[in-house]
Amino acid sequence: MSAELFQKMAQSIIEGDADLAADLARQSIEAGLDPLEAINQGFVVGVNTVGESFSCGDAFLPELVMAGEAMKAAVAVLEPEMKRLGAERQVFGRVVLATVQGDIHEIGKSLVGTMLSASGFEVHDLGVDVPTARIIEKVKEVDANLVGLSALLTTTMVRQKEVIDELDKLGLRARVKVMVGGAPVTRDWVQKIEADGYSEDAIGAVAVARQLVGAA
Ligand code: B1M
Repeated sequence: MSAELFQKMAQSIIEGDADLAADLARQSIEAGLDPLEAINQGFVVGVNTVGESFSCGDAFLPELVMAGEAMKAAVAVLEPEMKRLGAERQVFGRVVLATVQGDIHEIGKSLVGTMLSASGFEVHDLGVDVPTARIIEKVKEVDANLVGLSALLTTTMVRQKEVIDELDKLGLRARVKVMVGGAPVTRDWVQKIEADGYSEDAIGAVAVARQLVGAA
C-alpha cells in the first residue's frame, strides 16, 4: 500500500501536479505514514527524476518549475505534521538559516528548517537569495549559535565561504558554528572552506546541528 502511494507521489511531481501532490500528502498523513518517509521515498524520487531529465536536456525549465511547485505543495501539507511529531522536545540552540545569495532553491533548506525546529531548535529562516550581510546582521540580532547555509548551484557555493570569512573577520567564529548543505556540497568543499558541519539530508542535519551546539 505505501509502495503504491510513494510511486503515485513521485509521479505527481514528475507531472508537476501540485493539487494531486498535496492530496497524496494528505492521504499519507491519514494512513499514518511518517511524513519524512513520504518526502524521501515518494516526492523526492519524482523531483530527482525531473532533475536528471533536465540535466540530459529531456526536460526544460517549465517542467523544473512545475516540479518545484508540486514539491512545495506536498511539503506544505506535511510540514505541520513533522512539527507536531517533534513538538515536545527541548530548545537546543538558535539557528539562522538561509539559501545563499544568487540561489533561489528553497525546498531542501526549508525541510532542514522544519526538521530543526521540530527537533528543538529556534529557527530563523531568512528564505532564499540572502546576501551575506543580511545573514550576519541576523546572527548578531538573535545571538545565534549556529548558521545553516544551503546552496544548490555550483556557482553559489562560494557564498558559503563568504559567510564563514565574514564571521571570521568579525571575531564571531568561535561562538557561531556553521553547517552547510545542498546537493553540490561535498566533504572536500566543507574542509576547504572550513565549515564546522555538513549533512547530505535533513535528518542528518539535525544530528550534526546537535553535535555542533553540544547537545548530542
Ligand atoms: Co534548479 N537546479 N535551477 N530549480 N533544480 C538544480 C539544483 C540542478 C542540479 C538541476 C540539474 O541540472 N540537474 C541544477 C544545478 C546545476 C549545478 O549548479 N550543479 C539547477 C539549475 C541549473 C537551475 C537554474 C540555473 C535553471 C535555469 O534557470 N536555467 C535555476 C537557478 C535559479 C537560481 O537559483 N538562481 C534553477 C531554478 C529552479 C526552480 C526555481 C525551477 C526550482 C526550485 C523551486 C524552489 O525551490 N522553490 C528548481 C528545482 C526544483 C531543481 C531540482 C530539480 C530539485 C531541487 C529540490 O528541491 N530538491 C534540482 C535537481 C536535484 O537536486 N535533483 C535543481 C529536493 C530537495 C528536498 O533536495 O534541495 O537537495 P535538496 O535538499 C536536500 C539536501 O541537499 C540537504 O537536505 C535537503 C533535504 O534532504 N540540504 C541541506 C539542503 N540544504 C541543506 C542545508 C544544510 C544541510 C543539508 O545545512 C544548513
